[in-house]
Amino acid sequence: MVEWTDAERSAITALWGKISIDEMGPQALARLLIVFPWTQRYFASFGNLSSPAAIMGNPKVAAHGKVVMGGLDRAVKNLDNVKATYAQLSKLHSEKLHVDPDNFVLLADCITVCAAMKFGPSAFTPDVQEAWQKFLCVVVAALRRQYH
Ligand code: HNI
Repeated sequence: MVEWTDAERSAITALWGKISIDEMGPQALARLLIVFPWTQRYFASFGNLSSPAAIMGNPKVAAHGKVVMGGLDRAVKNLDNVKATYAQLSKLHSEKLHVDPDNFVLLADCITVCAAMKFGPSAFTPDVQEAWQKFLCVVVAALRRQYH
């Protein structure tokens, strides 16, 4: 089980408190689809993904970005129990959506890039980044857990 220091817990919750799901969710998912275009295959029903501009202006991408980012709220609120918290979500991605779990890391990195851009070096310090990336590693591990 993962151990968190008090400093990590407060860095994660403080950063999460400053993140707007509605702003960063769409940005992070759009970035994933642009930078790693093979991830578009899971979103065939989302309509026009033919260019970066189309992806960034696509309302379905924006809406789903908010859903995915909103999913992180449950992890932040259950830091000591992320695996159990995400058991159903992991099953859904594995058994129903058939998402290649390597893509979780890519999205996690896109979220980190968006946070770094938004908050800049004075707020997104190396210490905050360390705690945040550890958090996202735990999220990714929990999402991978039900794969077999
Ligand atoms: Ni993901 C649905 C959370 C990564 C493809 N995803 C969800 C839902 C949540 C969610 C919450 C809604 C579930 C429900 O309806 O019950 N996804 C997360 C989280 C991460 C993640 C927290 C990682 C940080 N998902 C990914 C990645 C992909 C992905 C990397 C593909 C590249 N997710 C999907 C797809 C759906 C989905 C596809 C269903 C979309 C739909 O509504 O049709």
